[in-house]
Amino acid sequence: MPENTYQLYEMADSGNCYKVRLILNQLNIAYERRPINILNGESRTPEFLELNPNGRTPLLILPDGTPLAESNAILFYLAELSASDQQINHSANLVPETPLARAQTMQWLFFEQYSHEPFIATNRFYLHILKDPDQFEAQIAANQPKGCAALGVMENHLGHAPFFSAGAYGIADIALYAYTHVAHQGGYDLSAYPNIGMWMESVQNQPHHVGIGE
Ligand SMILES: N[C@@H](CCC(=O)N[C@@H](CS)C(=O)NCC(=O)O)C(=O)O
Repeated sequence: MPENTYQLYEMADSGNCYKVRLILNQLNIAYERRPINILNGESRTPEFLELNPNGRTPLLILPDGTPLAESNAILFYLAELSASDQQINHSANLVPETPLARAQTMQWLFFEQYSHEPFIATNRFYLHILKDPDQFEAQIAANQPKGCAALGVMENHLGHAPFFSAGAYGIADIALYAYTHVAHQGGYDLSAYPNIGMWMESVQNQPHHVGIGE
């Protein structure tokens, strides 16, 4: 692997990191994986904090050495790049073109970070990664209705639209799929959300889809 390639600092089981692997694969961009174990402090070492002062993964190092953090910002950057860089699979077209459609895509990216991920990903972290339901019982119970509310908003939207990125598959779908498809690992019963079930199948059927464990 040449040195001037993309490097992804990541924890494999993290949905935020999976978002980046999924888009890199769909755009056919080569990259090198740099595993970070957040459970033993590797995201808070002085070396890592120099790259991302916020101490979190995913962190993508661009071929020119620029570090880029925040999963949804990385999705946006790569999708934008794919529209202009001939070497990248630009047929994927993962961000829409009109100002309103782009803003609607951003609307779902912000929704994912403020109303979805803090409740669904966090409960999954307690139950599936830390495997400690007892210690986090109160937080899990407090998060549960808020996570269900977010799933309800998605279910309603999917009653009249096939995707979240302004009518076509794109980065808002990648962002929301990452933690929705593993929500059961956080104690959420997805059988109550049939539209979400059908949407997840459509996401899985997109070209060059990869699973979280691949
Ligand atoms: N808003 C951030 C959240 C990133 C995040 O919370 N990353 C977790 C893994 S899912 C992490 O690396 N935590 C390590 C730490 O807090 O030290 C994003 O979307 O990238």
